[in-house]
Amino acid sequence: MRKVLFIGLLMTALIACAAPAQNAGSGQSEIVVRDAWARPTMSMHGDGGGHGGGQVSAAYMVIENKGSAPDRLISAAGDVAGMIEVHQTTQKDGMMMMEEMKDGLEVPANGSVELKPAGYHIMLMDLKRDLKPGDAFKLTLKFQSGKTIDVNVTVREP
Ligand SMILES: [Cu+2]
Repeated sequence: MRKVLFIGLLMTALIACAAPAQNAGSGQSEIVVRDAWARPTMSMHGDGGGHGGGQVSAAYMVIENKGSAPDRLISAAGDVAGMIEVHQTTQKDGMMMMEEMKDGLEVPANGSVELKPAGYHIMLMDLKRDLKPGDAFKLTLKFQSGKTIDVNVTVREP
């Protein structure tokens, strides 16, 4: 099976090379996600404003784009949390802050982006269950190209 698939890919590549005029500027992204993991549940302390804190976690992974067009991670969904957002961590006056990336996170063509502690992450808020090391859950990543990718996320200590 493997060999047949490989030959198929090679032929696709040859065909693409043979017709460069038609394909110019209309490449496609090809997304692969690996090393997906999430922190165990963290408790956010109440801010005194009545929000009362909540149970949160963050998911990290490497998103690779083997295609010839850039793509963007625009959102993620799953039943593990009530609210899921794509975040970036920033430093402000020596404080670690984080904010939602409203335009999504770019995954360059023929490149990759790493979501990691103190960097980009998928924020899981209002957790629906307690996440302990060894647990796993599913996230569905949505990309600007319209692609969706299901990712199995394993919980472990950072
Ligand atoms: Cu965050």
